[in-house]
Amino acid sequence: MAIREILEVPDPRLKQVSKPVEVFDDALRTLVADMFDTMYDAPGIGLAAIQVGVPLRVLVIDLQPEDPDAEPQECTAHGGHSHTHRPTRKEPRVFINPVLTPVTEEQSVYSEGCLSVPDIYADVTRPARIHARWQDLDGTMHEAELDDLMATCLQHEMDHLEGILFIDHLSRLKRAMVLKKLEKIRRAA
Ligand code: GNR
Ligand code: NI
Repeated sequence: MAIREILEVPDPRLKQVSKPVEVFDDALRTLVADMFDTMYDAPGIGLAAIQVGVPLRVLVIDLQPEDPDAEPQECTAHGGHSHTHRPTRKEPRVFINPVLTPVTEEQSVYSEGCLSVPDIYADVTRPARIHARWQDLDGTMHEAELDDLMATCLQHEMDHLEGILFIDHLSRLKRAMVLKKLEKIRRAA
């Protein structure tokens, strides 16, 4: 369990192209566990390894962010001793070496944010449905067709593996405005 530091623009490491994972070992498990800790702590709905400075093609996603106002849940499992759990998240998912292909001309627009571009939100247009292939922590191959927020988030994360940020999809003028605003926020902090 460890929360790692999230890199922010203009850190040049965010522009690196990440390398495929070739060895599915305990170091990879630790990286993924730390990425979940870091993502939930932030909090965010996705995280790419390069955002914690590791240039490997590894993504974690959980679209079910924890509701901070939810009541702790009484748990009677584990043989009777009573304790409480925080509400469970629906779907922690790991995507290793993902390959995405749009399966429709249809586009969707979503107001995106990024943990590496704090406090900035902007509309980004992306294919609405994608076919995805990826490996899990054991190296087993999976594939699925994904849509809605999962398609948006996976494409946002996939961009990180190519060194691309969501603000790179904006017009040059808008991107300049965003970077200026970020600078201003930083100066004020
Ligand atoms: O937490 C995040 N929210 C989000 C919202 C819309 C589209 C994409 C995202 S991903 C982002 C976390 C992040 O920076 N992942 O790289
Ligand atoms: Ni991001």
